[in-house]
Amino acid sequence: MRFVLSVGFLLISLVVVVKAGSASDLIPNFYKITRNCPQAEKLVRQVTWAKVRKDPTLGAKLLRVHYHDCFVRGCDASILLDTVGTNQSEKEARPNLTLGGFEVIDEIKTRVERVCPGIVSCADILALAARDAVSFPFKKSLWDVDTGRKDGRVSLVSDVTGNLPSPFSDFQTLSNIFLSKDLDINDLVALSGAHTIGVAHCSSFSRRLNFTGKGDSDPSLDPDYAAFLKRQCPNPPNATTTVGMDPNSTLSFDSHYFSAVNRNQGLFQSDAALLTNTTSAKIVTQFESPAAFLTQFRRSMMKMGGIQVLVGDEGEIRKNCRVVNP
Ligand code: HEM
Ligand SMILES: *[C@@H]1O[C@H](CO)[C@@H](O)[C@H](O)[C@H]1NC(C)=O
Ligand SMILES: *[C@@H]1O[C@H](CO)[C@@H](O)[C@H](O)[C@H]1NC(C)=O
Ligand SMILES: *[C@@H]1O[C@H](CO)[C@@H](O)[C@H](O)[C@H]1NC(C)=O
Ligand SMILES: *[C@@H]1O[C@H](CO)[C@@H](O)[C@H](O)[C@H]1NC(C)=O
Ligand SMILES: *[C@@H]1O[C@H](CO)[C@@H](O)[C@H](O)[C@H]1NC(C)=O
Ligand SMILES: CC(=O)N[C@H]1CO[C@H](CO)[C@@H](O)[C@@H]1O
Repeated sequence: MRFVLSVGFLLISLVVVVKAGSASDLIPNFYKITRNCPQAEKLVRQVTWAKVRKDPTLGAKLLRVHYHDCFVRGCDASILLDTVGTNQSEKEARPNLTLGGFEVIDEIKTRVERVCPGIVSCADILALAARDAVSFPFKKSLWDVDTGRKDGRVSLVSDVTGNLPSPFSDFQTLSNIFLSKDLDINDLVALSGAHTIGVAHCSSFSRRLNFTGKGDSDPSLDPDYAAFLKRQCPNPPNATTTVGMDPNSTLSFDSHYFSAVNRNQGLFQSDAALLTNTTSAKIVTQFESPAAFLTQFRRSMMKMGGIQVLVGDEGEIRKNCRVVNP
């Protein structure tokens, strides 16, 4: 009996330890319903919109930071933590990570702390701000963000490798990493559509322009587009030059990315890779329709925003998004 009980207890403890949160652990309007802070989400949107009005590139920046947060140790704001001592944090994983927009998160946090001190997590602020920044031009939310995330206390640069695909990843690698986050092919293709906004540094794709070291370009890249990219990028690549990922519409969140990919004008090998699997290639074509893309993107963002979230007694509400509480 005692044995059975302790085995039972052991199993329960294991479940508690192993269980990672998911989207279903979050709820709409968490701060209004459970924390008596009904202003929180509106305030995040107000500050974010004021910022994006002045800097329209912020939507792409914050969306990418949110994605990197969720894929590495879950959506727990670990990406926001600065390095302490010799412990390099996630954001040190450069040059690949070229992330921006951290000051905006700091400012939102400061404003929210004034109204509801110690209540609203940095992880929720990041998820909301990414949504609001991308949605600003539409004057309505492109996807829902459920809330209730807590902030983690660990951020390790060594966690990044293996959890974030590289721009050189092939389809199998992309698919495996996404599946490890419970994201399927529909999610992979839809979320890749985020590359309809924003820019990339030449180093993220320049190897496609001199593919075998003989000055030839990647055969899976449209030759005219390759010639265009060669004109944009100095040789050897200059660390500061950037190119719009969806040329002519880097600021508009639309479905052009999918038409570009279908014309062999996806910028990265990882974009082109979506055509190498028959199922995913079909989805790319479906998503040329804005309605089909936006409907799936909304679903996939809600799934992504729930990856391994900390909820309830787990984690903490950071005072300052860049450092764990003392
Ligand atoms: C499928 C695997 C993915 C790969 C391999 C990938 C890779 C990259 C790379 C290399 C860059 C350019 C970095 C630079 O050179 O500065 C980039 C930019 C970007 N990525 Fe992805 N990404 C992926 C998925 C995603 C997802 C899921 C999202 C969001 C839902 C996302 C959002 C963005 C955005 C918005 C930018 C532009 C950032 C800016 O303009 O500052 N990416 N991505
Ligand atoms: C470094 O990371 C380890 C493991 O997460 C943690 O236990 C330790 O406190 C960290 N040290 C510093 C200086 O942050
Ligand atoms: C291509 O790469 C090779 C090997 O790194 C280099 O010698 C050559 O100059 C490059 N050619 C062009 C056109 O960039
Ligand atoms: C990179 O290019 C920019 C302008 O295109 C220039 O201002 C900068 O000096 C260049 N940097 C290097 C290291 O060549
Ligand atoms: C971008 O615009 C230029 C000139 O306006 C046009 O030639 C080019 O085809 C466009 N590219 C895309 C991908 O639509
Ligand atoms: C496409 O990718 C999925 C998921 O990785 C895989 O199950 C399927 O076999 C692939 N299809 C082909 C034709 O490669
Ligand atoms: C695109 C790019 O610069 N990738 C690099 C990212 O960082 C890792 C580790 O530092 C390198 O191995 C990649 O080449």
